[in-house]
Amino acid sequence: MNKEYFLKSGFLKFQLDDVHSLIDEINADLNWHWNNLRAPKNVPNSEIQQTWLDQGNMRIQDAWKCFESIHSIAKLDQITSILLDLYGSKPLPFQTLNFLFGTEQSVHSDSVHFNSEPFRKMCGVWLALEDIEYDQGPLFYYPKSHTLPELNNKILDFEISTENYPLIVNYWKNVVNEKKYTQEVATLKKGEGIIWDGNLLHGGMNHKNKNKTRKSMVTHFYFEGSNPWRPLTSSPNHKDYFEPEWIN
Ligand SMILES: O=C(O)CCC(=O)C(=O)O
Repeated sequence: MNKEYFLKSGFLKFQLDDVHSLIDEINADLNWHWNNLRAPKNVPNSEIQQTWLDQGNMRIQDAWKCFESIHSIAKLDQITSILLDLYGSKPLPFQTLNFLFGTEQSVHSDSVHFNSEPFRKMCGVWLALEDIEYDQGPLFYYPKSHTLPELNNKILDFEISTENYPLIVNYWKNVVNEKKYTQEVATLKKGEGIIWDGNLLHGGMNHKNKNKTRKSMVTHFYFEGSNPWRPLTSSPNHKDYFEPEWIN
């Protein structure tokens, strides 16, 4: 039932059981870092991550390396078993992102950052670490947009590259209008989450009330048997396959 819905819609909401104390632990672990705007020393590229915080980009990447609480969410049996059911192969977590505020990210699909062979064997799992209402910059997404074709230079009429990323975002915005996709907004309670197919178009709403935080986290997954590659750093002569740092 869940699987049928996920295949058709490209996303699935879920609610974790007995997770509030683990979430409280995560929030307590990150509290000092958010309050002092300091990236944890042991995260990868901590100096670069520090510049993100200095510039007001309130995210910490791969904090699973520093905090067992975050590692536990990435490996949580409840999430693993939902993903196993949806994809039929073992989920392999490879990156966590923790947010203090809404990211306000433009519409995008993850598959242009983290693609897979075969296509669409990657997903994001987003979890609310507190109750998130409309004015807190919730996640938005476009149901059914995951069935859009895999992007390539022919479809776009220009080369997929980091430099051309703004043009790719324009392409997505036009597609949303042309296809008349209906936007949905994920106002979720603490412990609720959403899984999105790697090709589903999504982003972050404006965070209107900055007096409130939007504590949340994403874990990205590939699936056993798929080959990860990155379109943005590939070229017609070179496909950028890579080995993610798996969360074991
Ligand atoms: O949490 C958000 O606002 C957006 C997150 C997102 O788009 C992503 O991780 O790909």
